[in-house]
Amino acid sequence: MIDIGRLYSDRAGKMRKSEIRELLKVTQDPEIVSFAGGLPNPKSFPIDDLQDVVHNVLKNHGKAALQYGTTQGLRELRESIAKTSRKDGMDVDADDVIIVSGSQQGLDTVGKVFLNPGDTAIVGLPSYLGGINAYRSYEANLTGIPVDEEGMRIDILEETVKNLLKDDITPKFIYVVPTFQNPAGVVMPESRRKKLMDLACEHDLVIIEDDPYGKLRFDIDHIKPIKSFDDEGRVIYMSTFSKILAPGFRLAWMISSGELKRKMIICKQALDLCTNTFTQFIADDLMRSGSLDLHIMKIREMYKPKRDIMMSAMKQYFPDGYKCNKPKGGMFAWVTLPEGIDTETMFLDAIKNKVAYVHGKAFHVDGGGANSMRLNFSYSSDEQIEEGMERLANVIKQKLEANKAVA
Ligand code: PMP
Ligand code: G9A
Repeated sequence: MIDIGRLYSDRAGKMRKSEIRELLKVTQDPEIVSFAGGLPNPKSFPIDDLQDVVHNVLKNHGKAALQYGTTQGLRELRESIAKTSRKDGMDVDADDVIIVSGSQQGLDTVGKVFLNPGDTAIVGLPSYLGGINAYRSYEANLTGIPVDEEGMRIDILEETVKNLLKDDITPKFIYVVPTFQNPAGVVMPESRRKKLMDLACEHDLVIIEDDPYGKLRFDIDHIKPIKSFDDEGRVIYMSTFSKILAPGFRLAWMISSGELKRKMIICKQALDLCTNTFTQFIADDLMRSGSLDLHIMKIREMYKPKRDIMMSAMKQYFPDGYKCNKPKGGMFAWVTLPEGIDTETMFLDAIKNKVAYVHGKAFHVDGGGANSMRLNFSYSSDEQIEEGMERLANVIKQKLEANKAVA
């Protein structure tokens, strides 16, 4: 039998499977209420509208839509994205946009372009698992900076950056999800965004701003992206159609400029040559007709009550001693349970009780977060959320009782 492992690169040896992706298999059981994966609600998919759009794209652009496209992406779609980005406060031209096959590809591209084995990159504690795994696959050392109710703590970041530089370590980039963070659900206010930008300028650093959830806001005004304060081209901004349209499209975009943009395009050429041309035409049609904006409003209207049901069920069923701030948008609530509860081991009990979540440690590069968990509120039906929260509360209560008995 072939011993394939001995032939692997060091890089492949260090790749880890995504806990979220693994959970997707477990949660295929229709009896399980899943608060685990960051999945949009399938009822939000605009299937009827898409029938017409798909028909029109095939009729009007069939030959181009089924052909290879340029690596950077469809010019018209890049124009549409640049236009909405300008509305959001960023000074963006179609030339600055690269269409990618999901922002996960963007994260991987960032890793490929910036990271040598042993390099240091900075992420939040907690931070998006897909980002952590992408950077780890390039054998990076990830330094975690605590995240509070206002996102990454800039005071601790500053101290950490200074200490790294003192030790001759240049952090290659700072990875942030500033709006409705995955997993913590928090929003970084404008003042902190500006401080982060100032810090990056002062120490000549790059910021990766990952923003899949910015448009899914329920009770907060639009906050300008960090990229909008970037005069020096040191922020790579990315967003995706996954949460505002359909993740099956595998369509997202990155915004950067100059030499860096060119490097990322070359990098993408080796990954997949070009992004799905067909879905690019569809997305462009939806953006130009204004349907996408209307659709985003519908998603907000669908998710806000789900957030509310989850929060009030938490209040009603959860035992005292937990902490959870009401997220003002996005798809996730972050719960901290009393010390002594390990949400990773509790997960097996949760599955037995037909409810799933993602345990907090999965999002911590420092091994922390044992008593925390991420709950997704977008995917389940309103009734399932109510039912699932009651099940989860019982699991937590049993765990607390069991811990008491041991103490
Ligand atoms: N970044 C963050 C913060 C995410 O939450 C996700 C999806 N959960 C992604 C990137 C990847 O999204 P995409 O479907 O565009 O690859
Ligand atoms: O299905 C995925 O892997 C994307 C979702 C990410 C998440 O749950 O944060």
